[in-house]
Amino acid sequence: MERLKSGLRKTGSSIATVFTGTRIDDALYEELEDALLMADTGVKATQWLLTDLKRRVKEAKATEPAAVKALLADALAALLAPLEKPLVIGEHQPTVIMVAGVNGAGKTTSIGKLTKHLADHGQQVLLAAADTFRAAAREQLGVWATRNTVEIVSQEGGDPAAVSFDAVSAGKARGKDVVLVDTAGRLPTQLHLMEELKKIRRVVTKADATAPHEVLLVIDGNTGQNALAQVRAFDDALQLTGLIVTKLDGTAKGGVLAAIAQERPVPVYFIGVGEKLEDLETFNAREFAQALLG
Ligand SMILES: Nc1nc2c(ncn2[C@@H]2O[C@H](COP(=O)(O)OP(=O)(O)OP(=O)(O)O)[C@@H](O)[C@H]2O)c(=O)[nH]1
Ligand SMILES: [Mg+2]
Repeated sequence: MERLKSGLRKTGSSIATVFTGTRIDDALYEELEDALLMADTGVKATQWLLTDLKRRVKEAKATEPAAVKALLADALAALLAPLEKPLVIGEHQPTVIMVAGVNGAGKTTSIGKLTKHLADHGQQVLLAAADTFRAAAREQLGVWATRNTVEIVSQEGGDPAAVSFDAVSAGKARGKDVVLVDTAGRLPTQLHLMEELKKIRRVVTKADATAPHEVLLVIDGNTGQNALAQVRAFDDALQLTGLIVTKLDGTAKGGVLAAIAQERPVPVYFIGVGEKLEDLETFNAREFAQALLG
């Protein structure tokens, strides 16, 4: 919570200054509109929030800007609420989780952190190095496997779909609770690479007819409005079940989650707030709203 707060501090202070005046007038709402747009909230979600806020202000008969700020926190928390949903493990053995995203979003790091989170909850995890694109990528996942003392299925120069198939089969045979599949970074515009992801998904289903049980998109919190485009494109290609939003400890503005909630509400299972094993938090709409407003 502290790391999230300090990460979003800049956004928080620029939104907070909107409410330092003494009157609730058009100027206040205009400043707020600017501040929300600057925070990556996007036009649609910003308009939605302003309309909802004005209704709340009227209903509460608020007279002080400070009261408007509190009502904005309520409006934002309500908008973000549908994104708050826990990742459920245990309905399948193993639960197969495929992880995708653009280059450098934080997929491999998030898998490392998620492995610890799951192990802390008593789950046996198996990692699948389906980022076969670079040798370094396999090694990087191997480091996280060692740190967490979990097994990894990896194959030099292998086909990503074949590695995924092997990992799911191994997960079943070895009685694992969770199989986490790491994939290579790619842009949604690289159509052949998006096809490769779809193939991984299909082949995983061949190894286990009910899998994948979760398809997660990792997005870098610093990506701004492009994050929404990524959610749309990967969701269209893969039918996402959840998101992990990383790097919220840095210079991310955070408002893009409001845009995602408004336009493509895929649940945010976790947020990344640092590079270490323990820097993964579950998403709480109310806390996030409060951190965003400073
Ligand atoms: N500050 C911070 N850095 C992060 C976070 N998550 C990931 N990173 C850093 O982001 C960089 C990229 O992370 P990776 O996990 O390698 O990203 P990736 O999506 O697997 O990258 P590719 O496999 O190359 O597409 C690394 O330097 C990570 O340490 C986070 O929550 N906070
Ligand atoms: Mg990676």
